[in-house]
Amino acid sequence: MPFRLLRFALNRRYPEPRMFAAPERLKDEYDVVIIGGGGHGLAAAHYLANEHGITNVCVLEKGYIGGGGTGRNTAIVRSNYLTPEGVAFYDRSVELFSDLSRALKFNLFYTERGHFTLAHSQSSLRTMRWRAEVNRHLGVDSEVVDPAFIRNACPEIDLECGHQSRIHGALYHPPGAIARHDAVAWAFARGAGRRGVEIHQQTPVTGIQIEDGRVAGVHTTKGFVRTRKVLSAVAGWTTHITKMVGLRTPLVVHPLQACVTEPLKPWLDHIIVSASLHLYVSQSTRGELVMGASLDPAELISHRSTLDFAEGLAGHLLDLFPCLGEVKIMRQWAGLSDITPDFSPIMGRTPIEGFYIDAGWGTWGFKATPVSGWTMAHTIARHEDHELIRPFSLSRFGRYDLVGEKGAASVGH
Ligand code: PYC
Repeated sequence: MPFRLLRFALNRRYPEPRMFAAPERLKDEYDVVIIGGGGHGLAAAHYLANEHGITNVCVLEKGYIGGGGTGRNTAIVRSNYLTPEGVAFYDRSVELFSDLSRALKFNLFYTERGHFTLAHSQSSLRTMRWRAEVNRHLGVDSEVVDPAFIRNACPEIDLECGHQSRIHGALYHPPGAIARHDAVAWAFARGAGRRGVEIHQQTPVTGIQIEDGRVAGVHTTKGFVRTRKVLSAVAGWTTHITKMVGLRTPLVVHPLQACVTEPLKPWLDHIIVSASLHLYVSQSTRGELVMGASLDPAELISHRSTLDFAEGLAGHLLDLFPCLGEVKIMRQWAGLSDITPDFSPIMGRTPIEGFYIDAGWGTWGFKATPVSGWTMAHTIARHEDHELIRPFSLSRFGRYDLVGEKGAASVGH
């Protein structure tokens, strides 16, 4: 290595900038232990420290931060949901997201693109009208638009979809946005770390100690730590953690695959979603088309990619955008979707004193990142479910008080 480079490597005056401190050892005790160093866990740590002054917090991550669902989604942010509970919750997330680069002093490449959910039949247009009504009633910008509007916004779309499935209209949601997903995890990690929160990567949790019905500590591969409050924010791995405390949830886990094309010159401004064609696509700030399709059909905890997925997606993409015939798929991957019977999350306190849950994200975990951290931090600090998440309590399944959100899915199930 040339000396002019080596002198920087060896010189302590030029330390490599670190996003957050990485202490070698765990302390004996923390006020709060957060299991899961994805966006949700890190956001909860950030808001605990920055809004509630609770800084004796540690985040335990079995791999690397943002390596689970946070780094495996298609980075879409929107609030055009179907239920009033869902709309209010995701609207707060959009509000937090739109100011997050400034608040965290980190460029998250958050860009409003406008989000089209295409309707390929009169009956799906009826659902779009229903969503638009609920959205507007709650102050969320959404409207049903006709094919001419879609053509004007995105002339490359074949409105006949290769004569397979004609487009009748769409739900248009101007605030729909994309962001750089890994940056969201790093920014929350840095925000939490600056207040003294410890982030321990490569530290799997092996057990949770319960004494007299309440949390007493956490066992990890690096030893035992005492704590009275534990947040599980591990998405697809939730059932693994809830088993440790003897809690039953109605979650099922399916892989959700995604892929990106080679980078192209910017041409697609909007986010285009078609649940009937099993397709959602946007163009990232790097020029890649970021795309996904349906959930894998079988329950499975696996990150494998399949040719079936790539073939199916490519066929539907070409029905919608015949101009992309020559474009190559560059990378493909999978994440885990933890899905509830009503397609709404499970959040808040649980019957085990001191054990809090943030799960059931299905196919919308990324867009909830700031609001989940913000509401869970409130819930943990005050030991009282934040009002935005009260409808999402685990106990709703016992009461059969469900929040049916399937109609707002972008992803075929
Ligand atoms: O809900 O917008 C969405 C979405 C897109 C991909 C996965 N979920």
